[in-house]
Amino acid sequence: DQVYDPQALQAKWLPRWEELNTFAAVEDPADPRPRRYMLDMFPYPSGDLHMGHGEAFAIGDVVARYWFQKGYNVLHPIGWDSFGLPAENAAIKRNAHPAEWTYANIDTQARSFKQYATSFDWSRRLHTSDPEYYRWNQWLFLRFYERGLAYRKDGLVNWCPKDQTVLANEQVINGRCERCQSEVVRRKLTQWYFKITEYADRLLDDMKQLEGKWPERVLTMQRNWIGRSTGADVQFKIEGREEPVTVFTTRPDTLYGATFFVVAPDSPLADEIVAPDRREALARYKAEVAKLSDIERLSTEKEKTGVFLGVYAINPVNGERLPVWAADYVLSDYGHGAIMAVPAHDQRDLDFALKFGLPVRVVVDTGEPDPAETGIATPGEGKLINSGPLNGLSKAEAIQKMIEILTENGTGKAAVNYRLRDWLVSRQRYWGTPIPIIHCPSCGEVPVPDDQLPVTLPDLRGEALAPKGVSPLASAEEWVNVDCPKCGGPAKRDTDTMDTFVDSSWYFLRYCDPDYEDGPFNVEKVRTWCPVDQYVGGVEHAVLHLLYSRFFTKVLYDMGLVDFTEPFQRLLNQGQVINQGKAMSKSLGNGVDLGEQIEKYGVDAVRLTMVFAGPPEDDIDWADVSPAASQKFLARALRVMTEAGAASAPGVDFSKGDVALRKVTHRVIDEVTKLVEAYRFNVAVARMMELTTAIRRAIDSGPGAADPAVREAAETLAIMLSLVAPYTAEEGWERLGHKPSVAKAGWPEADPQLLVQESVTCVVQVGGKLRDRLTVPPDISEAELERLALASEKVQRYLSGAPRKVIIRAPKLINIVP
Ligand code: ANZ
Ligand code: ZN
Repeated sequence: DQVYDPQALQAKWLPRWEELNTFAAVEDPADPRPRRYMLDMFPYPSGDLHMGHGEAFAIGDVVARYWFQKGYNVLHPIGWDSFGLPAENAAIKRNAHPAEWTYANIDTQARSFKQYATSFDWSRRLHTSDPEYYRWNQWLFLRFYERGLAYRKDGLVNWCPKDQTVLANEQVINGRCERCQSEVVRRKLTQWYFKITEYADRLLDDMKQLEGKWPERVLTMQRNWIGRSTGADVQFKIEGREEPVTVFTTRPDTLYGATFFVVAPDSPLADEIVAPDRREALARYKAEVAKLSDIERLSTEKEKTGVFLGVYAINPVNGERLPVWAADYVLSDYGHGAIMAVPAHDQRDLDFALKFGLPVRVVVDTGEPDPAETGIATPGEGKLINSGPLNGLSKAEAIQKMIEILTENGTGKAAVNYRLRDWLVSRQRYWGTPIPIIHCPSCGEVPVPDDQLPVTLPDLRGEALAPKGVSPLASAEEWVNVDCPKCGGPAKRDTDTMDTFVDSSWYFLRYCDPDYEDGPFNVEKVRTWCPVDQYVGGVEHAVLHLLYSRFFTKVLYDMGLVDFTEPFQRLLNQGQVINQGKAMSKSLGNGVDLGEQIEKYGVDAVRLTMVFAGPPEDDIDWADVSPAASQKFLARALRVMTEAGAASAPGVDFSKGDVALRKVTHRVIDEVTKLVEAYRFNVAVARMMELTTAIRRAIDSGPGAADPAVREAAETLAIMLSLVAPYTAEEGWERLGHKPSVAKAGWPEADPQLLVQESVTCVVQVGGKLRDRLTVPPDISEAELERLALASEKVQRYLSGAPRKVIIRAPKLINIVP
């Protein structure tokens, strides 16, 4: 049995593992083992598994399988995020129902996951498109509604012209639809929102719990997305208007430097205050601005545009008259949609002032040249000038002082502002959760009573699903027309469906008891498993899914349903699998198919390649890795396990084994344990390779295959290898005379006595002459050895300046050429 045949190993072990059901989480409260919850972001069933899944799930499985080996009671579930547009688009194309495509793909992926040997507890499988699941989206929506956290309003929304539906701000990337890359336009529509802004401060503050446990860049992205700014609200009178207009500023210290006033052209205020003779100019300008995305509008690169509105605002601190303009760089939905412009200290205001000949007045002396001359605004620190009572103060002092003055005069106050907007959750598409609201002409919005949930989707297929700008559900008349639950009169169901990010905001709770019927999740069981200890998934969800599920968790905490405020204790973002330096894509023709790779090299070699390629957060360029080499290594590993198994039986006394090999084995155990815990999986694999080489050498030119140390090393190898190459490890374990499964053999422990590091003497020469001796560990790095040698006093006596050359033969010799 000398050939390594991965397909044969798969065919042999897959059915046997199914019988063993090795990875079921145990609910028994008497089970003394500590619990751990390992979660992979659940897949979208867009087809079969792809290379990205191959990587993410190989990495997640290392963590899960390590915990199983360590003896934890592990929850490692799988399910599908199975609502969404691609299913609907496919259904239109094939004149079918989205469910057909969806569930067929789920079956395919489930089969592939099993072949891929992921350590899931299959009994907890869930699909968000099942009525048994989405019923609870509706239930949660109604609880949010009761708490004032779900509400309807009209406003300007992001509209994807291709998908014919609205998008949340989080789904617009650089002005384009996250899914289809079409340019997003703004439309005025009545839509449902979740009031995530009410949780802005807590979403920020609770990030303290995640510091050092989530990737810093995700925390930074969330912080920026929430975008908390502190400053002041300041009230300006507009001539001829009763009510003052409020502006938000982060720089109340610069109030004396305001030289004009700007309102968003698309705000109702602009229409209201514009002078009659400027009305037409504003209308023309608005039409132009409507074509731009927010990103374009805010860009400092963009040529400034605007129109004078023919009215004046009054500066509350000095009574100055400031001309009021409309300009696109002021957004209608940020702050109050109007600003005081301080061109000396704000670049966009300066660009605008220079273009339209408006005055520039410096009020903070930063020591830099005059912005009016250089065209460069000076936002930095300095002393206040030209500012009455603020003169001589620092920026920070002046901000404080101005807030006091405004508060005293009743013309302003300290204020906080957020970039975060409420989460737009309604969509005008079919394949999602129907919003459980009924619109009654006499009662208004009426929630569907809990006992009438779920509101299931009407049976629509093919053409009926084509995007029309209104939800396809609107055409299902029998479904739409219902009796009002309150007055019994004729009423209509809400025809929008929920953003599928609602589904994924709480699925991790449902896994604790996926068939639970008395609520969205079993509160008791959630208490025993949650929060998730380790979450693994792509960074593309940094401000979408990960922000939404944090928000949901906080709401559920406030409802008393969970006892924690952060859902995911630790987060690992794996990199992408790319090919030839580029993301895989159809147009580039550089796609690599996971199934084909598995066909060619076997599951284990593909998994090992994914894990060995580099640190898990780095991208893997498939052109740079070698699954063939991985396969060769696995063949070598299986061979040493086979030979060790043939030469001795389980149960031998390892302490009688060859000490040199035992030392290698225990050093590898010690290192791999630390490396896996530090998520340095690729280095851990390198250590397994080292151990394999050491066993080979012991068999061939050392104490021989029958030595107890060889068995110890080979058993250790099988257990460690089970994290990355489950089939090979299982086969090796069997050939070593053990019963399956190696997955729960138990993680080996390093014997401290075998870890005692010897030291070696390193000879230090200068110009070929012996000058010093150093005592160093045998595995010292070249860099460390060089550092120690150059630091030696005896060496320094013979050196004047930097050496010309250093020749290092670690750990025994170093020769410094002066
Ligand atoms: C006067 C001022 C002087 C400002 C100065 C800045 C520097 P962040 O940090 O992003 O919150 N602003 C306020 N509302 C705006 C809107 N709707 N559209 C565009 N810009 C708006 O930025 C707050 C600053 O952005 C505010 O402070 C305001 O300009 C501007 F030397 O007020 B500032
Ligand atoms: Zn009614």
